[in-house]
Amino acid sequence: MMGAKKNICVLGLGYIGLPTAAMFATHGCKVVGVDINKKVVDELDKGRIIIQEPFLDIMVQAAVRSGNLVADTKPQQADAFIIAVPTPITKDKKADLSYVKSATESIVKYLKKGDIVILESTCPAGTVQNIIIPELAKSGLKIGEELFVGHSPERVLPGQIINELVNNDRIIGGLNRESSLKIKELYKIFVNGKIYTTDEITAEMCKLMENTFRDVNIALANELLKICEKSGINAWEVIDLCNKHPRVNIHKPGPGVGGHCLAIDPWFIVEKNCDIAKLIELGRIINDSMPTYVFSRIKDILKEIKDKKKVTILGITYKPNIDDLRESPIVELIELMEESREYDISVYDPYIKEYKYNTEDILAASENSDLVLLAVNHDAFRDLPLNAIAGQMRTRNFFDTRNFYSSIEVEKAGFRYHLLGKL
Ligand code: SAJ
Repeated sequence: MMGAKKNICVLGLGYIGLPTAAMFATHGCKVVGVDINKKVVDELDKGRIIIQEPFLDIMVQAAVRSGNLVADTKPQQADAFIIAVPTPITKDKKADLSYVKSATESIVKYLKKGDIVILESTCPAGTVQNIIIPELAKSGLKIGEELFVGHSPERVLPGQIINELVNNDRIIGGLNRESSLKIKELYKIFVNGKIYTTDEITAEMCKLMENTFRDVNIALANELLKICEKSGINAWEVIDLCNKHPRVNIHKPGPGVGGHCLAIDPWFIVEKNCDIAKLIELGRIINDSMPTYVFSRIKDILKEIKDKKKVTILGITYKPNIDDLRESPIVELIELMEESREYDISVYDPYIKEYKYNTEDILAASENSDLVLLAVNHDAFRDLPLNAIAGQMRTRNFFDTRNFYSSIEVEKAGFRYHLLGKL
């Protein structure tokens, strides 16, 4: 086992790096969290964080107070370096590995014999070999013998990061067996799930494929939704009944796929395999088509109204019960509506404080509105004051994109109920 006072340097204090740093620190390691954003570093030094995630604030506070977690804008000597920086996507759907490269460059001068370097960021298969190794080789250390290197992708679900970081099974892909075993020992400090070891390129492909599996399955559900609407069938009922089969698990259709993972990672496979990865690419295209599809339904629902129409959008985050707007399909839908210039838009989302159309409460948002669009199924929307909302509206349309409300309930309040997935 590793000694309890391992020194760890975590590069990138975002949704993955910060919880990982805090986790090691609360398990007795000495951790330096590094971020190029000075605001993140200054806040962390005071025990504060700038992202929202259940229990993360408490954990970070405890880690900082114990003295085991400190922040800096520059790396320091350590026994293990964990790279958890962003890997954005370029306009032409290619991985931008510049942060991975510069983070790796930044640690080279601190490396010493026996150190471990782990890439956690999601990257195209081959990144450890092609980007990380050439940089690390500049240290003069023998890779695999004096410096142990690998990829250990995170698998945590935003909203449940702390629990999943500890309890999910984990894959570790080392450059050689020695690297895998050293990295495994490190994560065993806090991981309760099983740890499987493999080589680094297999681990890279696993990470991409896990999110691709989900994305392609959601695309299938979204395609089914369009087919059902064309044929007057209720897609939600079809899915519900199909899923009674012991080997069928159709995912949920909806207004699109957002977040920094599913909407991006499949492109990292397509980028390197465009001649083969046809299904994966098509899945992305189908999911990306959903905001436009939802917009066409909105236009249809409101086609009788000739002057400017007002639409009240409930929820704009990329999924329920989080405050994250990254790649949100609802934000994209709003942009489409803005472009057409035919709509006044109001938004109510209890998770988002600053957004251009946001209103403080739902009644203000629905004043003189022609359509309530239930875009995100936040738990907080479970008991909407439907009667009071209906009383505020100019035209009483309710469009449920998540099959969240029963038509009977909504119609009782005087609305016309429209469901995405049934025409
Ligand atoms: N969505 C659907 N239908 C579904 C499920 C999800 O439309 O049936 C949509 C959501 O509304 C959302 C998007 O997909 O817009 C992504 O949400 P998600 O909950 O599926 O996943 P993320 O992006 O929050 O987290 C994923 C997770 N991956 C898998 O479940 C395979 C998580 O475990 C990963 O760690 C994370 O990506 C990541 O960081 O890669």
